[in-house]
Order: sequence, then structure tokens, then C-alpha cells
Amino acid sequence: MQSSLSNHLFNRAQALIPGGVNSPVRAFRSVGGAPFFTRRAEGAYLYTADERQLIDFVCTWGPAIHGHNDPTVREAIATALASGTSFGTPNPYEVEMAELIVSMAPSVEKVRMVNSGTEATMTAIRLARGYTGRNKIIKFAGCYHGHVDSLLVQAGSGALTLGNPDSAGIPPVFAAETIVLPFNDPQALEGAFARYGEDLAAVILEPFPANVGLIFPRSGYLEHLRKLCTSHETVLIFDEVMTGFRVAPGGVQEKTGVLPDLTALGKIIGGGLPVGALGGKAEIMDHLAPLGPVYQAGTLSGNPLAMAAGIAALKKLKEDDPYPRLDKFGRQIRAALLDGAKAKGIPLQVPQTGSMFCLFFSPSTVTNLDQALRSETKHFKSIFRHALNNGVYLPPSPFETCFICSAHQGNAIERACEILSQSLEKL
Ligand code: KE4
Repeated sequence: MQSSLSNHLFNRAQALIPGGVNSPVRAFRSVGGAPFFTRRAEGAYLYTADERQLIDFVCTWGPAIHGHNDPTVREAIATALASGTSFGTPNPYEVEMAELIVSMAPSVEKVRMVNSGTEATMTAIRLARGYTGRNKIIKFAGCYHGHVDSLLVQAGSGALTLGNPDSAGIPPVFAAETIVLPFNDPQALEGAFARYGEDLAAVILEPFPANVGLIFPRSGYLEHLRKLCTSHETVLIFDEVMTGFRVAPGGVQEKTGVLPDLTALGKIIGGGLPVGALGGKAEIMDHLAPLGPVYQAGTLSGNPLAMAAGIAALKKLKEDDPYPRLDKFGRQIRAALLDGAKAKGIPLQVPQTGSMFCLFFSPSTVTNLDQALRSETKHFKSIFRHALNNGVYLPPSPFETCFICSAHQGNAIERACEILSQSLEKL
């Protein structure tokens, strides 16, 4: 039952903010009901406006890998805050952040800080076009790269959730240079390169698509894509805004050994504050202003508070190495879900890698957008609602990915497994 205080806040919000939210997926449109409002967050928990405690598997959509309000990150922000909030000049934190990212992301030789994942992918596309002198780009159906005009074509995440993967307001001429391919289809790749190869500036993808639910590349697919980009001198862009520093210290490119030319980053590197970054080969990155002809800028890029928070978060990843523990939690939840679905006789897939997992109510492995769309979403809505009513918060869309954080230790995982098993039983 939605609290009166959240309803009151939501009514006020809807009067002044489109849909009552500052990002569409938060509106609960695909799961029904009104969103709860969060007053504070601590560790693995959200505390709503009416002080309900929820075990959180959204983790503010990825940044909170150490858990909410982590003391180390909080202290780093407080220390930076004592010296001011923004200088508009280079500051020492930016240098330390660049050194950390370059030391952790295998393909990154140089990096430019921005203020969101959207800015990172938008800049990556412009840089690839400026570097190659070409215009066409390839993206994949279901991949979401932020709200960039030329990439809001058959996009995932909130666009897919709301049923408008092709946003209004984008002139056809903007999307005309964007070629959309099905993910995990080598023949489609070969065909597109055969037809457009010399005109292709870039291929951009989430190497583990996680905005359509969570999908893994078939064996050899990323390697095949890497070879095609190399042979056609097309820039390969990994959008690791979500997977960067999450699936491994060096993201998917460390896990698979497939090295892109450019990488879009975000989320974890801001420790919960607004951030994005574009990194890659120095030869390409040096085409960015003020060195090169590709313009990009930002008032708050490299903001000292966001840098201090992100540095603390990245250093903590290097010192604590939470990855084995996060994968153990992920396997625990996956096993509980599969056992519950089996007992109920309901087909369920739970793709999981480390601290990322999702639920596809499908009889077979989901390898692309079409298969994800064919999964049974009404079951997801029932699970979501039952879990929320019993203190477990999953992402409010079947086309998102669940996140686990280091603070999910102790009984939070056991409790969540218990509630999710009950939710399946109720189907
Ligand atoms: P932001 O502009 O929201 O910081 O990042 C855009 C972005 C780019 N690339 C990937 C792979 C992403 O997942 C995102 C944003 N992720 C969504 C969640 N699926 C953010 C949540 C929201 O839109 O409110």
C-alpha cells in the first residue's frame, strides 16, 4: 500500500515536473502504481518517505557498488567540500582520476571527464566522426546509450520501458546516419560492413547489453566485431557506463580481452555524484579540443566533489576487491530464483555476471531484443509488486538490470532470496 506521504509528494511533483520525475524510468509506468520517494539511503537499504526499509537492487542504477552513503566516499566528499564546490580551472583531483581510470581500463590511454553517460557517448560519436571523416554509425537494437539524438533509435532502458524506443523530436535526418542491427547476429554485422564499410565512422555497443534486461554476447561475437572494425578502420566504441568497474576492475574489456578504441564511462566513477568520462587511444582522443578539431566542453566537467567521490570509490575497489563476493551474492540470488521458478513450473532465465542479474520469464536464453520482448513481462510485474510490498526493491522495469552492492552482505541477501522465492510462489 503506497504511503500517503509519498502520494502527497508525488502529487506535488506531478504538478511541476513532467510525470513527477526527473528521469522517466523512475515513474513506475511499466509496473503500475505510484513511485515511492526516498528520504535517505544507507548500505544496501533505501528508507522511503514513510520510513519503510527496502533492500535495494537498483543501487541508484549502478553507482552505489559499495552501498549507499559509503563512509569512505562520504568522507572524501566532505574533505573536498571544505575547499569549495567548483573552481572552473584544472584541479588536482582531475589528474588523480585520469591516472586511476587509465590504470584500470585496459584500452584507455587518455580520458576526458564529462557530467553524464549521455555526454560520454555523445562525445564518443562526434569524436569518431571527426577522427574518421565519416558519418555513418552502427548501434544495436535494445542497447541504450543515454538520450543522444542519433542513438535514441530502437533504444533500451526507459525508452523501451515506455514503448517509444524511437523518441519523438528527432528529425529523420539525425537518425538517417544510424544503422541499427540485431545484437548477436554475425551475418548482420558482415552484411552491414560489406555495404557501408568505408562510410562507417563507428560501431557503438554495450558489450554486455544491460538495458534490455541483461544479455551476453555469443562466443566470438565481440572478437568478430573487433576484427571487422580494425579491417575497415571503423572506431569501436564500448559503452561501459554500466559495466565499467562493475563486472571487473577493467569492465568487459578486461573480462573478454577485446579492446575497443574508445570507451564511455560513468556511474561508479562519480561515487553517486554527476559524472561521465570518455577514454581511449591517445591518437584518437587528441582530436578533442583544445588539441584537435572536435569540440567538447563542460562547465562542471572534472568537478572536484565528483572527482573526490569517484577517486574514493575506485580506490576502494582496488583495495577491497569485492568482485568475488559480489559474484557469490549474484549466484546465490540466481540459484534461489531458478529453484523457485522450477518448483512453480514457470520458465525463467536469470542471466548473471558478478553483481548484475535480471529475470527473463522465457523458456530459452535471451540473446537479443526480439527475444527479450517475447519474454512474459506480466510475471515480472507481479514479482516486482510482491517483492516491493515485502521490502525488496527491484528495478521498476523488465528491461533493466538488477545491481548488487558490497553492503548486501549479512542477511540482506538471504532475506531477499526468501522474499523473491515467495514472490515466485505467488505467481
Ligand atoms: P546517464 O546520461 O543517465 O548518466 O547515462 C546514460 C547511459 C549510457 N549508457 C548506458 C549503458 C547506460 O545504462 C546509461 C544510463 N542507464 C540508465 C539505467 N538503465 C539510467 C537510469 C535512468 O535513465 O534514469
